[in-house]
Amino acid sequence: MKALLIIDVQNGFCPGGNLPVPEGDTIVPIINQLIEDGAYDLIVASQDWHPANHGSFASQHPGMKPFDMGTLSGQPQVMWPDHCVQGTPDADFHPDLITDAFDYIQQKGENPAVDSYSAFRDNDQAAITGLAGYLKAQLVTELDVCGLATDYCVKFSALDARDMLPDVKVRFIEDASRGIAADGVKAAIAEMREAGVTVVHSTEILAD
Ligand code: VGL
Ligand code: ZN
Repeated sequence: MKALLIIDVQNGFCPGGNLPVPEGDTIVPIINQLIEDGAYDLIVASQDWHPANHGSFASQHPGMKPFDMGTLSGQPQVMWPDHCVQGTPDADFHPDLITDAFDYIQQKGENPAVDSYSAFRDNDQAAITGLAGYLKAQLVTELDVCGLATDYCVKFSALDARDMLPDVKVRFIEDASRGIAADGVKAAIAEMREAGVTVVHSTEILAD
């Protein structure tokens, strides 16, 4: 079984959103092509889904500004602008994304005391989301990961896929992803490669 995992392609991470990723919206037509191409047996999406008082928000820490480095439950934590608050338009998937094709949606980041970059488990690795169990139950053998943001949620999801699903072949679709910072993207791609993730371009998949 071949699965596509689309990470956090939500209004909040696109231009006009609360935590915009540069060119975040430009990946939507590419992801739609991948969905419509029929190369995948299973389409899975993650959705950053924070309560309004989430501890990763600078607004919850007096004196902190967005993008400052702070702590959350004793761990280093980037202080983000309020984003992807449950039930708000900022948390909705991009309106052009073909969400009808989704077989499964994994929400994450609901615990106010810990952030969850990975779609598989919280940053402290104490709680798992259930996504690994779902993919195992579906007998997934190949997992292609794309979305937003390459240097945070995409990277940590791909690394956790390698770690938690060691028999699954994991690929990162570079042009169907965008990151917050250019140097962070470069480091993230190196880290993913190091962990055994193959880097591919959507055209390689669409040509098959
Ligand atoms: C993300 C920062 C905070 C992401 C989510 O989807 O990459 N980044 N929350
Ligand atoms: Zn978040």
